[in-house]
Amino acid sequence: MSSVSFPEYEVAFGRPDSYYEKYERKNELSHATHYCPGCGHGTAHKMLAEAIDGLAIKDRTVLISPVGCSVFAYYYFDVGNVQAAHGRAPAVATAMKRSHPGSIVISYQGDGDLAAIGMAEIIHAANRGESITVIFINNGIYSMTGGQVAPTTLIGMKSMTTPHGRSVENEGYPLHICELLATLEAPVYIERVGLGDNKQIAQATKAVRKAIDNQVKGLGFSIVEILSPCPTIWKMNAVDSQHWVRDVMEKTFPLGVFCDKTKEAQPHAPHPAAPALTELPKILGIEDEPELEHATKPRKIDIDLHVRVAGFGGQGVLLLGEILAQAGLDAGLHVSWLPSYGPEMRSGTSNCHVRVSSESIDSPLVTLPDVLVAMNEPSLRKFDDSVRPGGWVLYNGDEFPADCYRPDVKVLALPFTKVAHEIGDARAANMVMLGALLEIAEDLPQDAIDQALRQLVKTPKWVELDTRALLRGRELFREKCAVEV
Ligand SMILES: Cc1ncc(C[n+]2csc(CCOP(=O)(O)OP(=O)(O)O)c2C)c(N)n1
Ligand code: SF4
Repeated sequence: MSSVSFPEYEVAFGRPDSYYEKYERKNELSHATHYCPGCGHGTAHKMLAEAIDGLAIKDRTVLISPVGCSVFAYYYFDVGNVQAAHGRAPAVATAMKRSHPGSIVISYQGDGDLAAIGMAEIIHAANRGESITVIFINNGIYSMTGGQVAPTTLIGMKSMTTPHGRSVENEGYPLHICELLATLEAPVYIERVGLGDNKQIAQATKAVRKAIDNQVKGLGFSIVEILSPCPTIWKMNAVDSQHWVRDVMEKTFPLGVFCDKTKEAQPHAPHPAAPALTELPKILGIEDEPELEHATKPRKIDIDLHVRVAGFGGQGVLLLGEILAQAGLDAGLHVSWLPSYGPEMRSGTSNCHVRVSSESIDSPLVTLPDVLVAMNEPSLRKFDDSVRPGGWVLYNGDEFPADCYRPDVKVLALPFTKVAHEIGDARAANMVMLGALLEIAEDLPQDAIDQALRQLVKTPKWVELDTRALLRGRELFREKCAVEV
């Protein structure tokens, strides 16, 4: 702890070394966290930082921050940081600890995160006896999202989703995580503490340190539940909310130690190290590349294609992308296909990102497409700006909207739906557009496309129609764009 003291006033303050000196998130908050005054997260952070300092483990600590009000914990702790998806912190912590057994891994989670969406993760991590430390902040509510009921909300407590108070009939009883986990054999240490007054805070400080020290000693799974004030969502001032922890919350969630095998537990042997990636094919029995049905595999293809396909749900946007990706896969290339669609089952918008490459793919996101396949005008308007200079837009429409024109991008605008209708079914417009796209991605072998089509479309009638549609798309591209290519 670096500190400054004023002996004449007998006041000292300081910053644990495991906090950053300056927080980078916002200039105006470079020396303050984003937590509300009186928030228990701030107090819990401080005891965590002091424990890390005290145990001299800053350089090997990895903090897994959750989704919830503490989502920005990584801006404050000068340790290794990973931000996990909602509820998944124990799974991430497990992977981290197993792959880096020498690290000290701390999963920091709220009650929504741990006891609702992440309930399975915490139970299984505890049951496996993972050598991790879990700091569980129970403020009885989903705070970050404005105060919905949590599994730990007290009976009668009002929330946005229980405006008349939590009732046993509707929401069941508050979940007692420590008591539940204490039924398992594997955990080494389980304690519930509170931030209700200074005495409680002193005990909480000890518990947090002990839970981390257990991991330093290699003893196994430890969890500390901290009853923690949330003045903002509870609609109380900082002092009242602290008292509420002690006078009200504690009645439902009694403080105490629910399991402590610290003295008798033996240090765990670390989990066997994960095999090197290069060994995986042998372990999985897939050393030899499977024989591909088509003949073109041996040809070395040099390609790095980024495609965005967009349109209404029902236009075959995702299938177009899937066929492209499957064909790439069948041709022995690296591929990714990332669909994105709205919640509507019909008539919503949908789009997908497709990458086909001779090299490994770093990210499946296509932010600067080489080719945008826009199956309707809203999609064109949405993604036109993103096309890489020198790239292509294939647009399904009679006329390309003048205000979407970009001098640095090539365009083929045709009424692809009408074309598809003329050859047998308007629904094959996606395949006519795919045909045009394949003329741009000329390195993709036609037999890989044919194979992908058979594999994904299946119905012979549609395979036949789609094959004609693809061919028509290729012809149209050659007719209209021969000069530009
Ligand atoms: C998969 C997923 N579902 C839902 C959300 C919305 N969400 C964000 S924070 C949160 C609840 C957080 O509550 P809690 O874990 O109690 O933390 P607190 O904010 O109280 O500290 C939810 C439901 C999300 N971000 N991700
Ligand atoms: S809303 Fe509650 S939990 Fe979130 S920062 Fe404010 S006081 Fe803390």
